[in-house]
Amino acid sequence: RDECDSGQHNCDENAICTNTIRGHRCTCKPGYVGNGTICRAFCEEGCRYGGTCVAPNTCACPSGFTGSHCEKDIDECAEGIIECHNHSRCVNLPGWYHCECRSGFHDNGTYSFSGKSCVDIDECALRTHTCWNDSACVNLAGGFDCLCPSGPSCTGDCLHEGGLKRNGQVWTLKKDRCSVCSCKDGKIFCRRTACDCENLSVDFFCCPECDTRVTSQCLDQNGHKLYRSGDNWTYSCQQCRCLEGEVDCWPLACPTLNCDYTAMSEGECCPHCVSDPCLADNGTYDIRKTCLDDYGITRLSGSEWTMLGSPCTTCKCKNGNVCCSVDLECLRNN
Ligand SMILES: [Ca+2]
Ligand SMILES: [Ca+2]
Repeated sequence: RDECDSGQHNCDENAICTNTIRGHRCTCKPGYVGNGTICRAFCEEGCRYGGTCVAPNTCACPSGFTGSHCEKDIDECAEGIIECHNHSRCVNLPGWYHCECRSGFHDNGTYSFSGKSCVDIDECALRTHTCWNDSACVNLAGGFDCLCPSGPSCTGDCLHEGGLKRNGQVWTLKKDRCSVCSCKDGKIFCRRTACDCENLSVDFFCCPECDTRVTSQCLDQNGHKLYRSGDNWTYSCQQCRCLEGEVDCWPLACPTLNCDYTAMSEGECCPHCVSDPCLADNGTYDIRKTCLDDYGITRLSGSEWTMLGSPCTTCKCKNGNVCCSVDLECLRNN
């Protein structure tokens, strides 16, 4: 009897069937691991960020990631894959991106993904404008304007930070020493102080790019890379910045997800949506969604069992889906 030829074998499609005197033997093909009955593709470097090893050394990456082992974040903003509404700007995140309202705009409460829900802030109606009281506030898309009506009462002076600024006056912001403002005909103009790196008295705090002192450089957390003052990088799910020799880090903001199943892989900073419930690591089990195992027994959602005829395969019922995995350690010892 040759089970291999007659097709009466239980070898995985990625296994080689060898006929023996007593029966037959299943051996996984090169690039696959398992007991022969079940063979899984093996990816030497693994697949990061929830990617799946679909063929030897070939990963299927979740959306937002790319690279041979899904190690690279796709910069959706830089690659022009997406376009945010012009009232918003694109912010790249690991595995994700979002459209953030530009200054002068705020969300109308519907939080559209494209930034379409970013609407103009009416500074005049909200009285957050800085027009001096003899000039008239005019709301504009993304800002406002102060119009000085003609007449002797219109001085062209500006009201700012609770004080009066004369027409033509220039001052540094109290809250931000790196910005200068000026008042002209009732309108306030603020901008970042221009950096002249040739000027010996330049303020390194405001102009870190001018700071070439060795003591202002920072080593990254691994001690491998040197950053200049003002440089930014991400490390272990944190956004880090070098400023005058000191590293300052704060947590990355994760986007909110609207999906049933999410997963967060090792080394990943934020969970991402997955369509396959077997890949999900979040989870509420709905006990009404039961599974039928290969013994013919109905299993409740959340319960686990060993697959029939395969002692190293554990299956779990996840909301009506049977999710099985092979324990490689168990296979090696058996
Ligand atoms: Ca991204
Ligand atoms: Ca406005």
